[in-house]
Amino acid sequence: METRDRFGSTIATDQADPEELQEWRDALDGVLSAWGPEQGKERACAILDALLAHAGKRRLQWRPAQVTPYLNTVPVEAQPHYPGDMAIEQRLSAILRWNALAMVVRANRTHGELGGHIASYASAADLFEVGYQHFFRGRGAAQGGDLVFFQPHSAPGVYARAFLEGRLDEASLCHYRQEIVAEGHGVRGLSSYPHPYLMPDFWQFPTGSMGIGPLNAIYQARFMRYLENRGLQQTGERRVWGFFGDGEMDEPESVAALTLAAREGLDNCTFVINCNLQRLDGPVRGNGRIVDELEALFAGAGWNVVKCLWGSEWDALLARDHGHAISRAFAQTVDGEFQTLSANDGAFNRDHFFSKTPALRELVEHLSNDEIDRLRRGGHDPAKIHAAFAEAAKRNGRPSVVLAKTMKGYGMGAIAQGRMTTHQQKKLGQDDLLAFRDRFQLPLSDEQVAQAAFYRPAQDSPEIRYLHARRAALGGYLPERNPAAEALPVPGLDATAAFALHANGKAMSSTMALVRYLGALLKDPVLGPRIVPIVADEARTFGMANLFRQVGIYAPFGQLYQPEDSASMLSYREVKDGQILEEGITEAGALSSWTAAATSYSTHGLTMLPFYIYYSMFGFQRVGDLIWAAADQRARGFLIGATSGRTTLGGEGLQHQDGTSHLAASTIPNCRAYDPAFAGELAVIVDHGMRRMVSEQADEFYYVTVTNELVENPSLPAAAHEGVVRGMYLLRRGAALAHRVQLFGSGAILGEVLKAAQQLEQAHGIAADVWSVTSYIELAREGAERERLWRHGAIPANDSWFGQQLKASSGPIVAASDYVRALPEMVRAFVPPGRRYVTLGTDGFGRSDSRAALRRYFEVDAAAIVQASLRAVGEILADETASERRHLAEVISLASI
Ligand SMILES: Cc1ncc(C[n+]2csc(CCOP(=O)(O)OP(=O)(O)O)c2C)c(N)n1
Repeated sequence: METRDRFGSTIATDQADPEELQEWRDALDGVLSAWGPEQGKERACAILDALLAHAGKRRLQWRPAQVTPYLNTVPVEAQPHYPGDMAIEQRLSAILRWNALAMVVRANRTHGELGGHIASYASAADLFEVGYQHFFRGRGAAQGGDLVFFQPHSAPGVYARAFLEGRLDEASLCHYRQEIVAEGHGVRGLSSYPHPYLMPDFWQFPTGSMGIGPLNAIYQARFMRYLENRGLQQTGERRVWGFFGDGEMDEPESVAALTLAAREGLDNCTFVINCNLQRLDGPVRGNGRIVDELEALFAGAGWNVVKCLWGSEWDALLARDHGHAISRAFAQTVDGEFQTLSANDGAFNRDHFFSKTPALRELVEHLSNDEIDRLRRGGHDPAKIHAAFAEAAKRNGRPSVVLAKTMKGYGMGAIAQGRMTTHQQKKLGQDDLLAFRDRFQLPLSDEQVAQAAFYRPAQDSPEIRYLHARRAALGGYLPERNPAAEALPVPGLDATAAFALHANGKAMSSTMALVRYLGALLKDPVLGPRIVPIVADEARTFGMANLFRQVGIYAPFGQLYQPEDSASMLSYREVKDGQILEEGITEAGALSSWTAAATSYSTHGLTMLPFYIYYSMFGFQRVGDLIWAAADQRARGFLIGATSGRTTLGGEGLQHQDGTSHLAASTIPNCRAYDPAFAGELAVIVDHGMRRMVSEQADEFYYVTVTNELVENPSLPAAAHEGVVRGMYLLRRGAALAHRVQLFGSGAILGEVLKAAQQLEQAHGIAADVWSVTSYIELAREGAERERLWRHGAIPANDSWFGQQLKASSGPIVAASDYVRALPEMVRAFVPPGRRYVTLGTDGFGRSDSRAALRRYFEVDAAAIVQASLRAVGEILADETASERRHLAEVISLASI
């Protein structure tokens, strides 16, 4: 006998003998009532466990269903009293719906290309409103309130609310998606989606790129626990609410951290999945049921699942449905069909759903078609939503998800509700607008409707007074971003990084230098505790195991075992107030942790300084969109691209060798990227970055690549510090010879450049000045800015800092990088006129081999640099005397290529 449908739902328990079944039920009820509520539950569970074990012994291949019947999790009898004034809230919600719709309609009347979305908010409005009226705590609440991740396409609804609250004015609403024009008019424009970069006192979390919100929300909840467990801030009362789309749950990032949330007992995290059953092109699961799928997924990952599927109108029907006709019909209905039902009226629903069986037909016989039409889905009934949210917000050691069934384009009438194309709907005709007004009983004249006029009741109207009172009771308005956090002093560079500044030829890799510097910073009494070292299972690779002992690995439940290496100095030490976030093999997770820490100044008013150290190849390339979102969030922290360089990570080969991350970094406006060669350079860059971010509170973050190649580190003179930060400094002045070349080197390839300089002088009689270029990106940005000023006629010529450095020098320039040529090419436009500029880089796929072989192969070794220099010098000489040309020919033939 089949007891499950293909989605894992129980469908036919009543196919068993009813009397026999009743006996079993009675027995269970007997246990529950005999032992009182708590003990009864325990006993009953123990019996069920024992029965399950017994069934296993009898080889019954049975497990409890992962999916419960397609009904609300909170039964009507357990539903709490609704604490609000439902009538006022409904009126407010209608006004919000209207204003959100009007905003999009008007923007598209102005410019047809602007876009915007109506249908998503139409489906989410009731979910948001119950949250706003009864759950979301604002910043004035205990410990600073809740953090809400808003579904991005619902942004017009969030603006509409801020308008009613008086936080946005009508001029702003008129400039939805017209940010640049608005600025020209001296008005604040509204960004398409939640973008803290664009609206820094409003939005907190960028969610426009699907999947990033769910992942970041979990790591945010986790980071709040980290702050609490480390004694830095009390966050126990606060909650992360994440509103996401059912289609969005298909993104791998959306589901990537579900088990982490359960493993770490994040009951401060609540997801609300807006199951409107549709995404952009069509149904999320036309041939299945997304609610069932998500229930199994979340329950399997250890979450509390609270289904909110049916509105109060269904209660009476379900109460009379003793034969389970409705649940059975639900179980046989796929989402594609649910969508069609939502797009059609009561008569259609009667004919196509309630006519599936005689029992069903009978159940709704007493209802008119209009009444059938008004059978709401759970996600549109505040009472049911409230019950679900209250259940989900209970603290029981597990994260919770509310699966709320809604209709896409709810209330938008025949042209949009439940229609395949509703996601794209942004223009409504006059009749549709009038129908909308009537449907939501809005007090608007036909003329106001025609103009799509915004509507805000008077300040002393019951609606607006209620709205303010509710927010006051809950601690204030949201979303609200507040970047005011204390500035922190940074310890003196000489005190913490003397080993690097005065290295005096000491051999160490830049990774070793970083870890040593980090170790010293962690000891600083003020800044030290605010540092968040983050790794994705590579601490040992980077020589960071000493930090396990020094500051411990964060583990919310402590260390429940004696580590195998407990006797060692580098023992694996997990501790409740550990400082290191050891994320395991999830760059996306680690980056989300980094984002939470790097934005802590704005979300928690607590300045933190994260260092996420990872294989550079698995950064911008792998989790670039998460970094982009962090940049949008005005993150402040260090991304350390370790084992970097295409020829420096010798044996690891094609997939590990990074020759491009700096290019990606260069595209992020508030990311400052450096490729230092020596310990001293690294220390100066990190020191500068810390001062900018935590002392001056600049909204920028730093990407620094480090390598695992042992190099001899010269001491760094103080005079070079400025150049290190601006992007280049003269490291070696060549001999006084007739011919001269300027050599640029960075990171690991600087060693080859220094070798080439020596060869050029000793073997070829050509003087070579060597520049350490710490950042082509910084040089190019400054150059581009100067060029812009020149274009605008503000300066007579592009006098870029880079150009000025070179002007005092002579000869052609040869640049060699462990990255693709496009990196040194960034400054070509600013090379002084008439100077030859040759770039060498590592374009192409990597290989496994020794560093020497790889550098030869990519033509970035000393020999290649010498060759390029000779050719470049030769080109200049070609204009000169025949004897000099002959001399050059000899020189080139001598070069051992
Ligand atoms: C990473 C990413 N891919 C694609 C999109 C384009 N996109 C915007 S909305 C959308 C559908 C969203 O569906 P769902 O999550 O169900 O939300 P709904 O609007 O239906 O509530 C898509 C594919 C995006 N914003 N981000």
